[in-house]
Amino acid sequence: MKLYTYWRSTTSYRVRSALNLKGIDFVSVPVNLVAGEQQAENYARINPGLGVPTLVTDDGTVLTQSMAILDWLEEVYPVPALLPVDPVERARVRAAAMVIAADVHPVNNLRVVGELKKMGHSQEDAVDWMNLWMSKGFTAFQSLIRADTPFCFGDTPSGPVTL
Ligand SMILES: N[C@@H](CCC(=O)N[C@@H](CS)C(=O)NCC(=O)O)C(=O)O
Repeated sequence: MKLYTYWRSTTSYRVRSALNLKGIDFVSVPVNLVAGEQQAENYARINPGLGVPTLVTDDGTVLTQSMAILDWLEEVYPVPALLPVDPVERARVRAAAMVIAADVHPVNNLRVVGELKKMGHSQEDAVDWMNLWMSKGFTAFQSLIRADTPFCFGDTPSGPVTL
């Protein structure tokens, strides 16, 4: 498998973590976001969202959107599981993940911060903006996870799994 990725990208990081936890071999293809490589025509053809990650499987199937890629990995490579078995526990894990994926990351994405600067906001304003949403998001996240276990929901990444 080939993972189009950027070292500082949190959306790529979550897919890299899942691939590594599941022991799946993959080759990293770096996309330099700061240099704007995600906007290149040949990259846009595989990921019209102009972001990383993109996963290309061994048969050439192209998968985009980190949360969709995580779902696919969990379905196709179920062991070790990253989601608990119990539906309520699964919903809780997904809720915590969505705080980061839906509430924090999109408003702090490179292209969003870039637009703020084009509107005349300073680097300091941009940092305040990012800190605001991270602080709100992580406050919510912290109250959704367990405080007494090495991983967010238990002793393993998938919480109390009964596989
Ligand atoms: N919702 C997408 C977001 C992908 C995304 O935008 N990733 C960021 C890196 S963390 C990116 O490539 N940003 C480039 C930009 O904003 O130009 C996902 O989860 O895969």
